[in-house]
Amino acid sequence: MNCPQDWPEPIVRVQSLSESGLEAIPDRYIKPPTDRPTTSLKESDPSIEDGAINIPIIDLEGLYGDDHDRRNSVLRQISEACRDWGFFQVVKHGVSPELMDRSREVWRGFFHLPMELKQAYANSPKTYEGYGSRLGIVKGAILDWSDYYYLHYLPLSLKDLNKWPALPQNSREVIDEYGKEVVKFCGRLMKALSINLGLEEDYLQNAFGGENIGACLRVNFYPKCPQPDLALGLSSHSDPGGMTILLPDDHVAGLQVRKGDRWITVKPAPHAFIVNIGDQIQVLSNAIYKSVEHRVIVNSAKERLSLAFFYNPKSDIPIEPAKELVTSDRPALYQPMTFDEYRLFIRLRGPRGKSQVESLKSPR
Ligand SMILES: O=C(O)CCC(=O)C(=O)O
Repeated sequence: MNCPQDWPEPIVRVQSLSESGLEAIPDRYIKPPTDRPTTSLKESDPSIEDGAINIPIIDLEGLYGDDHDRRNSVLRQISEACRDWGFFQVVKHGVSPELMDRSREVWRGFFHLPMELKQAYANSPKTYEGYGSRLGIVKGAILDWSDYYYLHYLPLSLKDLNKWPALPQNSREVIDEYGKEVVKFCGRLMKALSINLGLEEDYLQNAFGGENIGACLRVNFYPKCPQPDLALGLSSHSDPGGMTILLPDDHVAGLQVRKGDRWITVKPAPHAFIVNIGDQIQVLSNAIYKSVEHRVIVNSAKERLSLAFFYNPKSDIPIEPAKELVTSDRPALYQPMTFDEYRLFIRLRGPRGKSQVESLKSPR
């Protein structure tokens, strides 16, 4: 199955719609009532104070030092967060706060360039690289209220600086430095996750293909929305890849994580990354770790920007549950599948909850 060369309908930039000053959003962006956002926990459970719940925040400083007890305590916090939430924030992660700020500024600058300059990078569903405004190619689909930019860092054979924005000035250098730092950080986290699963510390990295992993960035831009109660910035989905490192907007909340039947709005800590487990680690861990559904709400007062960095397995090796995590009590829950085969689903149909990883379950 191959992705088609072109979009099924003319692309409309959400930012242009938003800036046109319309008061009602087009029908294409109106979600069915069951998918519309509840903006606070209070709406789903009045006994809980809005803001009372957040995903765990973990200080990673102790992970890198010599103090054994401190390191074990950090590992334990990561383990609990992976099992209970599939999502956590990390601070003192080793990536420079100044580089995080610069990266956000570069991307804000890009989205505020004149439209004709951005259009030079318009993407197609063949590779998704470049400036885009929809995920999935189903004709007539209800769309999300966001634009984005998608690019590859790894493998090096896919890294093509000509497909990265040349403006604002120095953007390519900043984007490159950011990718290198986040890849290093992911390597450290993969070790922590392997140890916590009782595996050799290089297990997950090797299962991902060693040095030949995939790494890509989607920068999401959520323009102001005149009817935020009817739309979503990004529909509910779990991430198809290995692990995601999200740099959220420093001023505007919007990410909601599913906890049972509630949506928890994440309150980002200063210079924190938000880490979440993707479907491939759910498969490798035989569902000890779960990739958790999340979505993005929008608002009428402020635009929002986020950088989602996807750390993925090499695309052509089969991913299956680690043998060490398969027992007679807990047989392999998933059949092997390459990431190339797997991600076609989201590329064709767009974000759809957890339906893809569920469909991979072994018949029993
Ligand atoms: O913008 C966000 O906070 C989340 C983005 C996200 O979930 C994604 O890009 O897959």
